[in-house]
Formats: sequence, C-alpha cells, structure tokens
Amino acid sequence: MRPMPATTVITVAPTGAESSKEANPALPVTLAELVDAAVGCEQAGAAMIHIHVRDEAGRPTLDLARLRDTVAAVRASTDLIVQLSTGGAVTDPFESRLAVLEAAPDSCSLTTGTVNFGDDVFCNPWPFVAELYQRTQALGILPEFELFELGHVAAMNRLLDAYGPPAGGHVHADFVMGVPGGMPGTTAALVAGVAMLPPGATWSATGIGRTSVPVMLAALSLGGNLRVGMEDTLTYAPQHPVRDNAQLVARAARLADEALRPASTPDLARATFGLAGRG
Ligand code: KMH
Ligand code: ZN
Repeated sequence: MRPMPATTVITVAPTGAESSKEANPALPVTLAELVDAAVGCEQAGAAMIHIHVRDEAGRPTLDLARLRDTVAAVRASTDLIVQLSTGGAVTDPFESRLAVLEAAPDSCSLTTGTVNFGDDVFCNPWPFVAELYQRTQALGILPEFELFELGHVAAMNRLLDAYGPPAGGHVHADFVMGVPGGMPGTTAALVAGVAMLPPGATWSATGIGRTSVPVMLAALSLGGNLRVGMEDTLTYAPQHPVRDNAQLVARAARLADEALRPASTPDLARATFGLAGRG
C-alpha cells in the first residue's frame, strides 16, 4: 500500500494552449496577467505552476525569449516551482518542444505517448519522448510525466527501464483525465493508473471540464496531489464561469484541508520532488 502523504501539492495550470479570452475573459495570456495569476494562486495554496506562454495576439507560442522572460518573471514574484509545458499546442513541431528546456525551468511536462485530443492528435512518438527525457536528465530538470491514458503509464515505466531515473532520482507523474480521446475522469481509471506507478513515485491528477471535482476527490482519497486551473476547466460550476485561477486553487486547498492533507508549501514540495537545494 502507498503511504498517505501529510500534505497536498497543488499545481496550477493557469492558461494552457487551447482556450482563448473569448471563452473566458479571465484567462491569463499576457506576461503581466500570468504573473498576477501566479501570485494569487500561490497565496491561495499552489506550490507549482504549469506554464504555457502566449504571443502578442494571445496565440500559443514556444518562443524561447518569451519562455525565458516568463520563467524569470514568475521566479521574481513567487516561490512557486516553475514547470514549462513541452506539450505546447498540437501544432508545435518537435524541435521547438525540445528547445523549451533551454529556458531552464525547475520542471517540465513530458507526455509519454500519443493520444487523440478532441478532433486533433497530440503526437508523442517514442523517439521524441526518449530524446526529451534524456535531455531532462542531462540538464537536471524534473520531468512531470503527463499521463493521458493508461498506456502512457506503461510507456513511462518503459522509459525508466530504458534510461534510468529522472534527474534528482524522483519520479513524479500527473494523470490528465477526461480529455476526449484519453482515459475517462473516473475513480476506476485513476485507481488502475496509480496501481501501475513504480514504488516511491508521487503523482497528481486533474480532470478536464466537468470531471475536475470528481477527479480531485478521488485523488485526495488515494493519496495523490492536485492540479487545477483554467487550462483544464473554464467553468467553476454549471452556469458559473471561473472567476480566476486562484478561485480554483482555493477550492482545491479547501478540499485538501477537509481531507486533513493541507496544501504543501513550495519549499516542502521541492523537498518531496528532490528539487531542494538545486538551481
Ligand atoms: N496542449 C496539449 C496539446 C502539456 O502541457 O505537456 C498538450 C498539453 C500537455 O497541454
Ligand atoms: Zn499543459
């Protein structure tokens, strides 16, 4: 049996690559809006931030200068663990996704396989995944394995077998559930996924759209950590658009309190993930 952690690491994914301000004007897309969201979410209980960057027109971009400026700005204003997305948008080329690591985040997302993504395909062939993983090892960046379906857990284990443990030695994964084309946002799917993780791994879970709250409750009951944010849901409750990312983090922190596993500080999360004293 996996131990029940004393605290809950809350990650906020404030922006993503798929939504726009037309869908919810509170979506942070400029650097100033992103930093503002980061500060508010840290105050509400977040310990880590999963970042996608937008260009002047609000479109997703992997422009390296913007990524570097963003890492610096979030570090200057918060103590959050800074995680950059290497998933980007479904249209981003592999080379640009690999180059994200040059912005030197603490952590990066790393999806271990291809998955249908609504009407699109989120493409992650094995050679790309293996290359990205080895670059995280060389650069000392903590990968967060993004698992959209159960086959991705098996692929993560294949990666660990083939190339050894991540930089810092700690395995951390995030179940992204309820994407049309991926695993459903159900307790049964989460239980199956967690059972496939290696001993000692930590994990979080997030449910897309309406699966957000059920996945959060399931994750807390199973000893997992939480990811929330406007990347994953723009609606707080039926007919109630999300006011801001901090509102979603505050709800996650309240539920973590009720589960007697209060929100972890960024420092404690760093220790949990083997990031303490690095960088
Ligand atoms: N935007 C999706 C295509 C990640 O950040 O690593 C991929 C995604 C996963 O959001
Ligand atoms: Zn993402």
